[in-house]
Amino acid sequence: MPEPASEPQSSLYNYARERYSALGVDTEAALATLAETPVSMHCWQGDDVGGFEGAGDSAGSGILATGNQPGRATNFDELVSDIVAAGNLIPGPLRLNLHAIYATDNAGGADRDMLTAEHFRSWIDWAKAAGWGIDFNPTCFAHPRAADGFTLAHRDPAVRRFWVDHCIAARRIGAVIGRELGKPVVNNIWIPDGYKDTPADRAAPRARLLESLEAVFAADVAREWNIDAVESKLFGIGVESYTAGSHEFYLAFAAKHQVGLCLDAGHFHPTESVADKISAVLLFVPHLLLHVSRGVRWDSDHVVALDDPTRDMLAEVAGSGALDRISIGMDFFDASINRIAAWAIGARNTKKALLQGLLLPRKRLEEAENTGDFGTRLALLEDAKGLPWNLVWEEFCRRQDTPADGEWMDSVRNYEKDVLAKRG
Ligand code: RNT
Ligand code: ZN
Repeated sequence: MPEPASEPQSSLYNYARERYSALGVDTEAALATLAETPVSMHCWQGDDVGGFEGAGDSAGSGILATGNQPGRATNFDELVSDIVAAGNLIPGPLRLNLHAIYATDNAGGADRDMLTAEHFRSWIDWAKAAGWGIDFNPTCFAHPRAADGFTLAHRDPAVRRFWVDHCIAARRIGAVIGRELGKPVVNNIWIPDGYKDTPADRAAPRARLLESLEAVFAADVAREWNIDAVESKLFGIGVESYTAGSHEFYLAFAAKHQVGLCLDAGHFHPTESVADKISAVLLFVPHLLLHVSRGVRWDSDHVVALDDPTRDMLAEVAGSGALDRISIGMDFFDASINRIAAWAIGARNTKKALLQGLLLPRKRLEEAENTGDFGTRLALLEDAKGLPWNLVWEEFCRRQDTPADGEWMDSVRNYEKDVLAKRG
């Protein structure tokens, strides 16, 4: 007797579709939303947040990539090649998240306060051809004027002015890129400002930060093409005792000035739920940016895992009814493993978490909740964990022409052998 033909993908998917449909979940709708929701891929995983300025050293700014995996990208061609290699292993739409230290066309050596979109021409042209959107970040670290750990909250008005001008330049760059690509740029301000040890005065740096930010946002920049966000942090490595831009500071600032808020999954107390913040802040801020990341002890930037905090966070996004006001970006930097693998693992997990959220039997759950049937609510939530979401994920990978789980790592190994291993 001949061996029975192996099950075609689509019949496994059909099985999953029926299982979900019995719970009132439309897998096709989930797949459609997943296919329309981009994840912003942070360029800085490719070179350990090095940038192209040459002097790049983010030490002292509370962030640090550790590890010595060979093959770090050192220029535009290498970084773009790595981004494409990783992008090919990630199903569905991506955006590219750039930092100001990645200016490509700056032979004149313009300082950061003088940067314009033309200094990023190579990226813009690449993104246009690739069909990717771009996001942007002023880089308020790894610079002589940030050497003492303060930027927008610096006590010297001349130093503050420099960083205000840099942030304004970044917003203008965002608007130009957004208009040119026909896709708005999310522009995120994060600063390292803070102290390693107990400050005498917690108020003054915050007052200065407020004044600086008000100057940054007073500059007239097309909101249609540049969406501003501000990112808080609890503490950083070497900045353990005080961060001027705390959560309360930025939440209040974003609500008052109606700019976006960035919630980085690694920037809160370990038992705090970022998932729980989403529905609250969406009532008060116009836009929410997520930095999907993973805190491990004192590091906030491990590669995203498919863990409960990530699943809970993306489930809140999936059920928010506000996908048009939420941007999903990744933020981690691990130099101890293959950097392409890091991107692929993190992005695939982010998208899996979103898919799981989209596949929750939401109608049934709400019905149970609204009738006070909390036993059914818990049963549904727990049973949902065992539903065949992975078959829907495999179907997504198939439709997007992207390798399935267990199949994509070969391509990383080949790239490591053929490209990364040959770099100086
Ligand atoms: C730092 C912030 C910030 C940076 C990037 C490089 O703690 O998370 O988002 O990681 O801007
Ligand atoms: Zn972040």
